[in-house]
Amino acid sequence: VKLRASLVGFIAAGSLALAGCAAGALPTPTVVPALTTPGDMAAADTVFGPGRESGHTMLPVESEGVPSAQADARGAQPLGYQLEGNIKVFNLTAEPVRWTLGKGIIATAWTYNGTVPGPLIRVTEGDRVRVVLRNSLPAPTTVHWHGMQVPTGMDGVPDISQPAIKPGATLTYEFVAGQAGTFWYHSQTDNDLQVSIGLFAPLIVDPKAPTEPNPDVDRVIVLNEWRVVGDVTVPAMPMTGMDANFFTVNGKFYPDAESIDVKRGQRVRLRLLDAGQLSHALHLHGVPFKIVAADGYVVPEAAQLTEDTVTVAPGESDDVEFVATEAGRWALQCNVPHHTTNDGSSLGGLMMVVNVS
Ligand SMILES: [Cu+2]
Repeated sequence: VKLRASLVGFIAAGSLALAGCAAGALPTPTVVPALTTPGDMAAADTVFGPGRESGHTMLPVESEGVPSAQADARGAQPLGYQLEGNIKVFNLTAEPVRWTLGKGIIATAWTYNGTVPGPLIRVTEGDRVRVVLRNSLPAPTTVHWHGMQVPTGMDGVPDISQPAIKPGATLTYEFVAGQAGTFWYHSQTDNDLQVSIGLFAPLIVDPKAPTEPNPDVDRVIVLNEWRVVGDVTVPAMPMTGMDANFFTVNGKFYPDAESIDVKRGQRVRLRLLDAGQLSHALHLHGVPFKIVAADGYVVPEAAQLTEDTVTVAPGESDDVEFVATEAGRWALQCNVPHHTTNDGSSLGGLMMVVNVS
């Protein structure tokens, strides 16, 4: 507690110092209060939930009474909506499930609507979007719309932009999808626990007036990692002894990870998204690709690099495109060798097959 209080105080002091340097040159920044008093720390309990403070991620995720995910459940599948006037209304429930990462390995995950990743929210630029989130987790939560420019009260940071949503409570988020691109949404409460065990999902905004034809194949690929030992899930934390031992593509490790079927000559877009705590060097076999968008923003054609490996860092998205000129079964894999293992055994992890027929 002391460590965290002094860290937050240090960050706040740094912000103030920065504000001091810039006095006169910039508008007065909003100063975020530091959590330094016992009262503030008690308030932090309401953010993180009882018993989950500094060091909480060392604790196993409670699996007692957690239901299994549906047998055919797949992550990142399109979520339906209702139209209320001109508003697209999506419903999400944050809930724990037992999620199969691959053969014989089941994690206790916290999910949106029972899948890892959560469902894909896909809308068109200019749409008004309403998302009703019900919190069926045993802890408070919030949602951050990563990369989307939303009003501050919709931004999902507990005690900065909104109060956390208590267990059993419901909160409605609403914003206009003002930018096209590949984005994502995730918990912004106790991230080291909640995001690490599944509270993340893709968010795609299609352009209102596309300047080029849609690709023939358009897939979103969300990366993250896990620590599961026997029946126990612990949030994976690099360098703590709680290191990840499973690495997943859309919630599954190879060979259980999904594959991509393509016809020769088709143009393929892969929207790569890193929801975990590690960087991944994604390498496509067979043909190179171009990076056509970064963090949702289109890369002008003259600046599009042709590469065969792209490093996606935590929180980043990269849209890559290629034409499948070569028939065959090709690997798309992380080039960090350890990330293509399952609990230390290769060949597994962040690897999937691109079938070009
Ligand atoms: Cu990797």
